[in-house]
Amino acid sequence: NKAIHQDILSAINKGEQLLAVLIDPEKMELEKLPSFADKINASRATHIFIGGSTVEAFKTDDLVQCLKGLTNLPIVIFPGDVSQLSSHADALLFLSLVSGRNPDYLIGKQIEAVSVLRTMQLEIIPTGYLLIENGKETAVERVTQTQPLPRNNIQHIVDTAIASQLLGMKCIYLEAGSSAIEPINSKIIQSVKKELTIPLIIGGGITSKKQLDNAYDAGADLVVIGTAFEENASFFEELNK
Ligand code: 1GP
Repeated sequence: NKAIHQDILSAINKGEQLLAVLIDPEKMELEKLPSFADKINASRATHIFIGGSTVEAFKTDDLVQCLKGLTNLPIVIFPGDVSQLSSHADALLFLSLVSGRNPDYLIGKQIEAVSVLRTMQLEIIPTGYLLIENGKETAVERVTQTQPLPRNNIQHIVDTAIASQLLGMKCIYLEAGSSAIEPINSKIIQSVKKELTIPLIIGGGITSKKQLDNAYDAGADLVVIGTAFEENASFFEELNK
């Protein structure tokens, strides 16, 4: 069994920049997975995240099982719903959508998940999940019926992140939303990072090497990219330059 969270902490201590490729089981055809996994393995990616806002039941588990034989990278479930749990993954980001005020996504789904998690040996990583406004409605907003945090109220974003840390979260994930118009900006990342002592994950709308570097420079410990890899496989090579 891998110790994913501990490895993330050690990597951060060594100053490593972590990169997760996000695969949405709803969009990835299993036939295409071997060649996609080859690209991931040859890239600078350090983690594979699996998840989506709306995924048909069992698709996640099928995908994770397939992927297991194709890569040695840690496979981490980043679930949109209870149906996306898989015993074949290495770890689970156990999310609470702390930017929103929908009790289902703060604690309800998590309670529902327990009966399933009991049967699994997954490493569970409690994660404070903050959706930040980016100019267009995101799938997370639609599915969870919550408002994102306004991007101009940086103090409120910082306070939300710190409150999550004080509640015992082991990671903070700042989310702009899949294919966001703009990624989380440097000012927000810097301000949160300055006060946070747990790992900071950044994702949503990153489509260039420059945006990736900006996120690391501002203080992101782990960056998540999904759409850019889905839409343009040569993005893997671009990042290796
Ligand atoms: C979405 O943060 C992730 O949950 C990644 O977003 O698909 O825009 O890379 P992209």
